[in-house]
Amino acid sequence: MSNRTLAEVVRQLESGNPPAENAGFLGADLNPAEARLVLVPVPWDATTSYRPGTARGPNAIIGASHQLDLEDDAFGRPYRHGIAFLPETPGISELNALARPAAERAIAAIEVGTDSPRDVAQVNEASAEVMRWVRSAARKHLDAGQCVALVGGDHSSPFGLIEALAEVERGGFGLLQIDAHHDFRRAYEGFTWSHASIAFNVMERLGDAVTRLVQVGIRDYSREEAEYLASLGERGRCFRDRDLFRARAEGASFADLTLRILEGLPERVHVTFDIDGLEPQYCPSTGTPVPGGLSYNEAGYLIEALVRSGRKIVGFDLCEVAPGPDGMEWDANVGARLLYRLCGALLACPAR
Ligand SMILES: [Mn+2]
Repeated sequence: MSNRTLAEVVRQLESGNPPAENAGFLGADLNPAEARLVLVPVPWDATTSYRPGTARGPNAIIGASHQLDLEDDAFGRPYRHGIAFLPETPGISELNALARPAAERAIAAIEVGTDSPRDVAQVNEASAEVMRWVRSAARKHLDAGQCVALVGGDHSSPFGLIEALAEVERGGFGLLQIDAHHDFRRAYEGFTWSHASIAFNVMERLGDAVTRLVQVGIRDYSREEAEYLASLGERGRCFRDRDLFRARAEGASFADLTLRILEGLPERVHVTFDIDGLEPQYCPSTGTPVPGGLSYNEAGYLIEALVRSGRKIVGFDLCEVAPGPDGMEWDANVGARLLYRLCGALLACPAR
């Protein structure tokens, strides 16, 4: 692990020299103890149902981040606050390597009309272990007075972080979810901790702390998920992609829609950003791409408006970024820029 101080890192980043190849996110390679914001990588995609690859997201994002110029036109110089990207924990990759084939066997069994309880149990146990690890890694840094964000992995990855925030944020907080999917599935394909169940698990298990859920960009869902949204009443609001498009087609401005989206959120907010909430042109390799979605600039505008509204971002996660099969780094390039923008947004909020 790096032991470079913040002053050394800032000097290097502002020297004009390109970062060394192994110099970590942004080339910053900062000692985590010196960081105001700690990024936790979760190379985990065991429950991805359509196509795997998001486990390689964190490393791909680090690689692509070296192309970024570090002046952020919305948030100035976020790196000066100290951003440390933790090294991957080998234990998660090892669990993923065991659980992924088990999940594939379980899904194959469902497809031929049988089931495979032993494989499902193995995936659920491995998932629970990942959730526990993420929770304890997050608590360690939150308890030290630092901010924590997470880089997935599939969209099951951030549960442990949101759970840790639920423990330390006494007054509760809201969840702003940007996603093509509700993620309200109950144990999708038998997996308790499925990527398609994150919002359901949060609202069912952490509902006292997570007082509001606001979803944006949703455009692919089941009847059960629509019913679950309705059952949340005031606790859950959804701005479906079609409704956002129609409102704009009929003359509403994106500024007005943004105000309506933010209206439903309390003062403190965790942002859970599934890259598939964006148009697939920005994330062609993600696990479950769906046509439609937010543009990169619309998402950026929404995040900036969240900060401008005076709300506090208590944490965030960015999930489902997957590098292309041909080694094309486009997905990771977008992911790295979005991650830096989210870091800037969190760091622009007053200290905790
Ligand atoms: Mn999702």
